[in-house]
Amino acid sequence: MDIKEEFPILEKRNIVYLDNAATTQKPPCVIEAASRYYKENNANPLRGLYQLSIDATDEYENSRQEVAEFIGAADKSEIIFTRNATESLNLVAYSYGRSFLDQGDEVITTIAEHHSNMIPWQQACKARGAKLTYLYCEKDGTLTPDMLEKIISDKTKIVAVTQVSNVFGRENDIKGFAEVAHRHGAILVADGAQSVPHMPVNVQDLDCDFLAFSGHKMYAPMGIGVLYGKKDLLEKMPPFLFGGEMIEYVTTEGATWAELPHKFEAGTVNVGGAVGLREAIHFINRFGWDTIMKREEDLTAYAMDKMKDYPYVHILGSADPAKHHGIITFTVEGVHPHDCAAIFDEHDVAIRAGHHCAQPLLKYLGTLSTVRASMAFYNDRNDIDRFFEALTSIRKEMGLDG
Ligand code: C6P
Repeated sequence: MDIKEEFPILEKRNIVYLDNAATTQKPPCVIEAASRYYKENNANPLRGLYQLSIDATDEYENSRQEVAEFIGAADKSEIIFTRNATESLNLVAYSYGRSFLDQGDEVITTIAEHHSNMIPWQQACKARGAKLTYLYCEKDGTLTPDMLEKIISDKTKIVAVTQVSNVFGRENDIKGFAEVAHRHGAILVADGAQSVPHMPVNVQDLDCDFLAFSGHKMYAPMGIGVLYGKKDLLEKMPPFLFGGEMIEYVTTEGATWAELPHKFEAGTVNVGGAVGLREAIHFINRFGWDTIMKREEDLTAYAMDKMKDYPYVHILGSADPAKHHGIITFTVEGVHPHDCAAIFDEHDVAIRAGHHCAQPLLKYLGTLSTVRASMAFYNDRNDIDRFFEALTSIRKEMGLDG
């Protein structure tokens, strides 16, 4: 079957969509699952004692169970629904960071992080008088547990690393980083925003303490995200937000907290989003990781091979397509990335241009802005060919040779 048929928006808008690292398109099965929930089962969950509310609660909790199975969590109470990966990472930095960091402690993150796995740590360290240390990658994006081993100390309490970089597309060895962190008494926070949509991730195998990701980058609606956390850590953490069903008992003086996971889900929750995420998991499972990964790998290799014909195009990161996971970030000599984006758009090709919310990384690499094409398994070689038709015209349209 043609996978593109699952994404009618692509034909309707006649677009080559290569901005999947920003957000993926949504197949009708996901949109319909969320819509069906609102048509048939909508009520405020976890509160009502009437059947409709109980049904809404079932939809929500059943989605949580499927998310737990999808990432190999030991128990569904380790799955906290949030709005997105950013909120998940903030939850850990606020709740764990501000409770368990002391003056003189250290947090290590990497220079290759998205701002969402950097700024929350900057703020937590400032609030607690802790030190934030950056692990610098090699210029091609390489980051290894050995590199962490060289800078970690017994003062390090938290190590925060992305599993796949949204600029290089490179996968980091989270299991290896977790092993080093644990040996030094630190916890490992993994940013799974760019990994969970593209490869099987098993939190027990990785032995990460926290994993954050967003539904909207894996075919689910916007506004639903996930924080996985080990139960013993989540249990000792204070709530991040207050109010709603996150309480056990409230007096005028104070309150006690609900059991996990509700302690971390203040206010009315996003059941439609959770149901959409559950359907997105079904969608991924229907095709299977072998198919998804093979298609994305083939497309990346096809595109990177073609790029060799463009001497004025410079790819960030490794020359090996297997290390890109569908993400190709590049510059075009003599042309500003925003001009590139405008020309791609004239050709109905959607790519991203800018700093990709990784300004310190781009500064370290000696640039301010780049162009990024990012693939999902519904892309095909025809999309890549259309991308290259546009790329071929860029320098000509800007009045440059070639
Ligand atoms: N990166 C990109 O175009 P949110 O926005 O909360 O869903 O995801 C944040 C986030 C965290 N970590 C990584 C590695 C990410 O790539 C992102 C989102 C998008 O690269 C939007 S800036």
